[in-house]
Amino acid sequence: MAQRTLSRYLTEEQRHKEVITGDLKLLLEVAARACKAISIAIGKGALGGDGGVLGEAGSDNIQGEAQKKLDVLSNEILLEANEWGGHLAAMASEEMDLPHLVPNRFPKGEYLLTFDPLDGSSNIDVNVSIGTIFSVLKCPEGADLSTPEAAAKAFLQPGTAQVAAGYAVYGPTTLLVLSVGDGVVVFTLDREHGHFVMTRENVRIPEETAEFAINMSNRRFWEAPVQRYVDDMTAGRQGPLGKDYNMRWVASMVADVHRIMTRGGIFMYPMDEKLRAKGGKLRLMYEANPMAFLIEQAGGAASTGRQRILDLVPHDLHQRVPVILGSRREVERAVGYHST
Ligand code: AHM
Ligand code: MG
Repeated sequence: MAQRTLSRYLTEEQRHKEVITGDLKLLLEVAARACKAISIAIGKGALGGDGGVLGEAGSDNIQGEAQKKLDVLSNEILLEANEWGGHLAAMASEEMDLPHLVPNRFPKGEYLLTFDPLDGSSNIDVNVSIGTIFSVLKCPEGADLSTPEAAAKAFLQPGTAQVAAGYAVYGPTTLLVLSVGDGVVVFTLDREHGHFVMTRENVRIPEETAEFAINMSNRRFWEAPVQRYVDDMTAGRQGPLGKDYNMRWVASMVADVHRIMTRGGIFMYPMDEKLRAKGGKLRLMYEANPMAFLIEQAGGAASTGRQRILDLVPHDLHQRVPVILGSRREVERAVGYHST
């Protein structure tokens, strides 16, 4: 049987199912092409370009974090790939203070794109999986796009408004995991032919799990409900939860979420005392919302501990939130600890 490429899948979603528009199909193809270009750049490592693509860029982003060369390069690849196609009104990135408007020499479209160009930056130099996360919203009718400051307001929509979201994992293989609101599909990059081929469809996350992911070194800073929950998990079979749990922490959200997409689990980056002033660690628009959309589309759940992530109404483009997501029953259990 002929391979189902990303283009073919998107054409079917557009032509037969009418789930997506022609412009959204184009947007997603361009985003996937940008991920392919990022994958190629990463693959060159220390041999790429002038002095390699690893190491520090020598600049800070809006979040006050030191940028890696690959953060900057990936951001540029995504901007350049997406600005000329006519399908976008503006783009917002974890690495930029303000949205990037489509230059006047190009036509403007009806969609907004947000991205974390290179997620898991701390893993770049140690050759551990990293990724790209993106989300697509519709630009509200009549939105003021005259300045980047004004355009920022157009992005402040709850995660339920997303029309598509996806991530690429740059691991031993490069995968693209996508949802257009019609379930979750996984594509593998065929490096020889240069295109993405569908390798899993209708992804379903097991409802139950015995595997958790959290940065345990922050235990003393967590809120009491999270401390109690993790203590109960680590108490194992003899503890109140009555089973032995396993722990994994890659420190690349894409890789941790992808493991959950594959075999279930629960991922947590909860609020902690040193993050309280910032609102949390992970960014709502670039990380939490797209991942929550994908996780829910695969039958899982995503919460701050007190509220469904997709229901949050953003007040700031770079807003951060606590994140608890993964296997539905386990997320419900974690949420339960917050109300007792
Ligand atoms: P980044 O977008 O700057 O890479 O930061 C987000 C990453 C997530 O991928 C990951 O879950 C988390 O930060 C790891 O944090 P920590 O270093 O505290 O373990
Ligand atoms: Mg990130």
